[in-house]
Amino acid sequence: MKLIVAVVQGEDAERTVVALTDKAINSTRIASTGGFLQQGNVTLMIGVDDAQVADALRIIHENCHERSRYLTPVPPLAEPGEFFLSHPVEVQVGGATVFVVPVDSFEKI
Ligand code: 2BA
Repeated sequence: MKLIVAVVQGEDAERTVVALTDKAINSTRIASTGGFLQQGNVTLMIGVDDAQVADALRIIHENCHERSRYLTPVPPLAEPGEFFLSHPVEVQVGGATVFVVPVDSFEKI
């Protein structure tokens, strides 16, 4: 068995979960925040048999898309008379950041 941990964008989360559920793949959706952009994203926890890993990764791939986000740099402390124009910086995010982790034991108690 494997645990797939997938960090996806909020816009992609619902249809990814629906597509997984359609294939009888269970998932848990957790609200999360990216360390770099400090913006909300969604972490999906997906426990699957080894035989389902490829299906789950394909579904994530089909439903999670790359998008541009903008990061506005924080201005440095200015000396009197100085000014700083901060321009948003474009960052490409996604489709998804995926970890596939072996599961030692799985129990429902
Ligand atoms: P964030 O940390 O908010 O990162 C958003 C996007 O910013 C990243 O997209 C990447 O394109 C860019 N980025 C991140 N760190 C950067 C840096 N030091 N310099 C320049 N650009 C940087 P993705 O790579 O698609 O990552 C999307 C989200 O996936 C991340 O949001 C984070 O929540 C998660 N993630 C990515 N790599 C991870 C890792 N190694 N471990 C845990 N979570 C990770």
